[in-house]
Amino acid sequence: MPADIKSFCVELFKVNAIKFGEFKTKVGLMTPVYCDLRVIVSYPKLMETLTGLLVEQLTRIKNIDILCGVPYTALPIATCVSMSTSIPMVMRRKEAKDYGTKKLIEGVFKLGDKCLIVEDVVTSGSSILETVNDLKAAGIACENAVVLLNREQGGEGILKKNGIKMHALLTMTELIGYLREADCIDDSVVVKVKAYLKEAQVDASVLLKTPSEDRLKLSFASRAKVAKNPVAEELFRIMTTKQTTLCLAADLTSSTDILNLAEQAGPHICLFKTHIDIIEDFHPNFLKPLQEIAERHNFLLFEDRKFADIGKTVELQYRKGVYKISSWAKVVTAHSITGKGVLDAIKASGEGAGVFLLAETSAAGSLIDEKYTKATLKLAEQYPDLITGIVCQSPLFLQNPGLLQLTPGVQLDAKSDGLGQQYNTPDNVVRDRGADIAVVGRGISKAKEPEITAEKYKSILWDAYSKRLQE
Ligand code: 6AU
Repeated sequence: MPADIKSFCVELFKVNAIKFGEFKTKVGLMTPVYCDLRVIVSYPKLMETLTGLLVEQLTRIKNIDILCGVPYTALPIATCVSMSTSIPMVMRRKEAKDYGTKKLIEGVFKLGDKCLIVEDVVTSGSSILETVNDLKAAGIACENAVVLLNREQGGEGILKKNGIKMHALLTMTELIGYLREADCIDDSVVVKVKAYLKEAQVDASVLLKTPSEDRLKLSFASRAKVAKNPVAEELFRIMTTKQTTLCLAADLTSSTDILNLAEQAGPHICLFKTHIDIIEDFHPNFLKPLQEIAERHNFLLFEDRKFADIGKTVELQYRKGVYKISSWAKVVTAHSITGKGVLDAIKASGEGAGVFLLAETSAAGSLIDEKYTKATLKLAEQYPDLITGIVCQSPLFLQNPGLLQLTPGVQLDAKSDGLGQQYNTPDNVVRDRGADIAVVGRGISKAKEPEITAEKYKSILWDAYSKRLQE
């Protein structure tokens, strides 16, 4: 058996399923070793070896009625194990539960069936726990998980605390030992990886909570740790540091007025939202002082372009023309009406960019219906590293704490504007409608004293968020 696993490790290295260098993890930290078993589907012989190794491991576990692979990498692996052992399999859907009414567990099972979880790599154990949560909710018992690689970063302990025994074929220490023996890596890599493993132990308190907890009850600081889009992560941090959830809509037509407003409201906002094409005296030089103010006051620039064309046109609108939006806006808005092309275009052009996808609007008489809203959320799910959040008027998603809900149509003094805009109060949008960030435009820009008014909105919004956490 050890000979088998050694040559299997070398093969994994050869097909780049194990890589050494400098890589960014899901949560934005750097790691010297990266394991991506997704490629294994392209190597049937390797899949066969892995199946054999897992099946051998599995013979030591008693009372297995069904198998379930953790989506997505382990799905084909579980399928092979199921075929080879004749143990039936179920499948867990990865889509967030509140996005639709579909069944979460596909396949045939009985209440109380004992399910063995199949996974490729365990770091924190959180992916296994998400799957276990859904299986348990369907009445399936889970006590064991068979995995290929234990990265030794705390996952085994976290799983144990949650009643799951992990049976790993390999530890990271064994893996690098085998690869060193086979001369795939040198001593310096071994030292680096070992030092990393010591340092990069997972913060269990955050990970244990997030899979099952509703975002409305989690602090922005803890949500920063699970955000998949870098702009969302940065925003959560700014919101926490500055204690503000206020996005200012600077819908003014003069560059000087916009710069003055940014300077005055800067200390109180996390986002400064522009409609760059309404500026009458626009010159690219205007962007430099705006960026300087944003940096000084620690807020992000947000162009509300509402991209909606075919991908190629969006690419040009995003990168080219007078405005060169991708060069200065950290985050933009997009409609979902034309589907994936818009998001593919932005993703390809803007490194580390963010998108707020519009799923509902504050406009009276909008043609958006429930079906469109649901389809928008589904589209967002397909771009976790690009989507910063959802523009909407109600708490459409609860179980994805890394995403932000951005809600416009907020004012203290007006109910509407005579042109279809509908307003709610800051407290109402945060506590009843699920807003994480509230967009306020004319409520501040038309006020006699925009700076004092911005501070007032900021503090009402923050109070509402603090109350929401405690309710
Ligand atoms: O507070 P207001 O009404 O002065 O400004 C609201 C801002 C405007 C709108 O273009 C924008 O929010 N907006 C959006 C966004 C942000 O995409 C969507 C929506 O449904 N309603 C809405 O007003 O700049």
